[in-house]
Amino acid sequence: MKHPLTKTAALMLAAAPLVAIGAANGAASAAARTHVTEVMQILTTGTLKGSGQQPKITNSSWTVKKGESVTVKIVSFDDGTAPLMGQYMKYTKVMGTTNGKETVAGRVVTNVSDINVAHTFTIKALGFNMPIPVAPTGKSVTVVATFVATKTGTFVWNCYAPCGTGTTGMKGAMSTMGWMTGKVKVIS
Ligand SMILES: [Cu+2]
Repeated sequence: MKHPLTKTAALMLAAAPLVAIGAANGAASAAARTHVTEVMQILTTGTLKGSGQQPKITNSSWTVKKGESVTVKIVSFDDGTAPLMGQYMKYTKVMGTTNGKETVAGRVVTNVSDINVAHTFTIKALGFNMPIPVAPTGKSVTVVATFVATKTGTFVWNCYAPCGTGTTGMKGAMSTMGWMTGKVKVIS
């Protein structure tokens, strides 16, 4: 009569390592989420103001986790400038990145000169700002920055360079979700 019990005990012992492996795998996949990269492209070329062309960004909305390191990589094909003006001049500066910097075509910078700005990727509520300079005609410029989202919620990002339509350049794509604005959701 002891045999079945012994067998059961042996099976339980055998099962224990499997549970441990399962837990380890869970921990490993959670660890893999400590750093993600979001890649976006700004599509359109040419001087936009008054041309009727509208700049559009790909992957405009995404979800990340609070506390994880998020690398934002923006490849812009836009060779038209939209200099920042007035209250938006502050967005020539890189803000809220983990090292206070971004890279532009591999070069480390802390700002982009006003006349060279084509767009910004700004999550105002998170204090995060990436100025995007004009791309060489017929080519693209890659801008990369890393930040850590410190609070949960759904935050709208905007471009503050007047790259849209209307007399202020703030209409059209600038105020259209999925074009020059989108949403960043931070979950716990
Ligand atoms: Cu823009």
